[in-house]
Amino acid sequence: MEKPSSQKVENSLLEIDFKPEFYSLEKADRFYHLLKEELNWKQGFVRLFGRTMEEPRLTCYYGDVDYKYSSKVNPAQDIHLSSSLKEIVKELEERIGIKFNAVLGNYYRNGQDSMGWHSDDESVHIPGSLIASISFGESRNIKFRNKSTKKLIYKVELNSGSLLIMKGDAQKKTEHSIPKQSNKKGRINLTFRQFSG
Ligand SMILES: O=C(O)CCC(=O)C(=O)O
Repeated sequence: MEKPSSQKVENSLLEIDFKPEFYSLEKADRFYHLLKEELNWKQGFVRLFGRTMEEPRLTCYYGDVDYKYSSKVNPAQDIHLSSSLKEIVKELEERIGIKFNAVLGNYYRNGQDSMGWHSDDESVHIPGSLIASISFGESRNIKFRNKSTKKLIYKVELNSGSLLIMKGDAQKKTEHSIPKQSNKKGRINLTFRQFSG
């Protein structure tokens, strides 16, 4: 059966546009390899229950302003330093008609890498701005839950080349996570954001 060209979720908690074929598989695969080589991937650390632990993934940040989260500061770094990132942000801006000045990258080396429940609600985000998330490489599930009741409300498989746009009150009213999954190879996700500063 053919995949629908886009899926929309719009309710009192969550507003999402999902385009599974934003990039062809061939193009997404080419970008996966380039991004893995070109971006400045780093091992981050988190404090959990009084212990410092490695984050279960590698990350990188490029943007006009410093980005602070979980008591860490990611210094400003030009998005155009990487030619593939430059090409992706240019095409994304042209196709959806929105400008971005920051991108956070996550590299999940295998299915044991993950991201816990969180909202992208730091004050550096321009109020009401949307977040555009593009995935490359192995497919992984993203889950959304109600921030107050913790009830699961939506789950979708983020395939290579897909674009997920989170908007409206999504970050105020919901949390999302990338759970561990067995037998998975590498995946890169880029979330394009509009930061003030
Ligand atoms: O890997 C993903 O698809 C999600 C990334 C994410 O939640 C984030 O960067 O805040």
